[in-house]
Amino acid sequence: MKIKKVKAIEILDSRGKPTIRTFVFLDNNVFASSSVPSGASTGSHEAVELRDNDKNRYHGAGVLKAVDNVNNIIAQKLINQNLDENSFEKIDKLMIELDGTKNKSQLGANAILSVSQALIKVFAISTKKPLWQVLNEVYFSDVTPDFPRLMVNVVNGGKHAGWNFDIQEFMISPTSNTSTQSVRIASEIFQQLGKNLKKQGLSTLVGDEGGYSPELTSNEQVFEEIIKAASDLNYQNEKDYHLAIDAAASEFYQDGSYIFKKENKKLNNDELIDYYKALKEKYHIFSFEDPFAENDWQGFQKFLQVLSLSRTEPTRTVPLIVGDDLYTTNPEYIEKGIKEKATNAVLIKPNQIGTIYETAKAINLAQKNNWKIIISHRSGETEDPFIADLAYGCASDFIKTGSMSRSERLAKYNRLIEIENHL
Ligand code: 2PG
Ligand code: MG
Repeated sequence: MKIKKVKAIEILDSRGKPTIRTFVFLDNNVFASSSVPSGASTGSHEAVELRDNDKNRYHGAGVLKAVDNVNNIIAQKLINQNLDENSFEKIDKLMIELDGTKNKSQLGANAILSVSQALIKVFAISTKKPLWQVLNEVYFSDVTPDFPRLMVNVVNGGKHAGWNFDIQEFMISPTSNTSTQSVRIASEIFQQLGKNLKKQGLSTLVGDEGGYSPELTSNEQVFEEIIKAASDLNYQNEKDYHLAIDAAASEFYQDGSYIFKKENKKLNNDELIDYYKALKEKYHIFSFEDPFAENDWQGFQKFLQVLSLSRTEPTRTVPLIVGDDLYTTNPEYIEKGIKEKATNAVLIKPNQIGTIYETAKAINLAQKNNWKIIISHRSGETEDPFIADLAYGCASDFIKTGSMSRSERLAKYNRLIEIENHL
């Protein structure tokens, strides 16, 4: 089969901001499209999301340059190329070369990734295989596809919800490995939390990732409410679900201190470690994502050391310390993190690096070093469920894709349910 046509268009993401969708057509008349998401709390080392900066369109956020780069520059190189299992790495490398910069600022990571994803999708349709299977065969043949556990962001804070809380994400992770069961537990707790908040006269409006963001007075109170909602339904912390956070600490780091505005606290590194430790002991937090700012490697290292030492019972494992902004899905930074023992887990977001080939490289590297993998959405999403197939195909340990509301989040959970039902 040969590539006949590549066509990108400007569409809107879940925040109503422009993003890119690319269609790839083959000479056998099969076609597929894929679109890319967009972050708000971005790491400074992320590959460049090319925007037009034309103030007359979409407040400068248009992506017509990226669309143009696909339609004119990338398409020219791809038309009439053969497409088989060996093409994906080759074409991704070709696009990296064509871009010629370290951070994909020439063509745009958004442009390149939309093509990278659409190519695998169209090949999957054409060969009548599910997307996860093609991803597994091409990039993850060392592992057997398997279902990720869910990390469900039921309360939104930070940049995703007008800074109602300093911590960006309060998540529950059902312990079940079955997606249908996990979705049910997470949804029931989410609904119960809504009922409980309403009863107290608190808002149940949702933030960017579909979690509530009520006027509670502290981070601790959020955990109390979540645990209460779960126990109202007889779900038990650590047995039926775990609690997790994404602090997104780069966002509240200022001149060497961590500022919790809501709680009127200014903490140094050691004080922040103590704060997290106290949360962990009281609420049994089992995963801390970006607990320190992206350049505070020492903070991460020290935290991991402290948590490893304070493991008391043999059954209680060391919590996950997850690098997101710290690594930006970049194998070079992940390598550094492994060497320096900065974390024991990594968040994987394809648009932080810009191709599926490099995303797979990051995943393989982390898996080889026994790190836990969390495949993740962005706060600005589309209805494309690509990451659900990626998570299953690479047998990632977790998937983080928002709350149990908003269709751009549920598209991924629903896709996992489809996969579970062999559809
Ligand atoms: C994060 C993500 C997704 P954003 O920080 O992990 O939840 O947020 O896409 O805004 O970077
Ligand atoms: Mg994060």
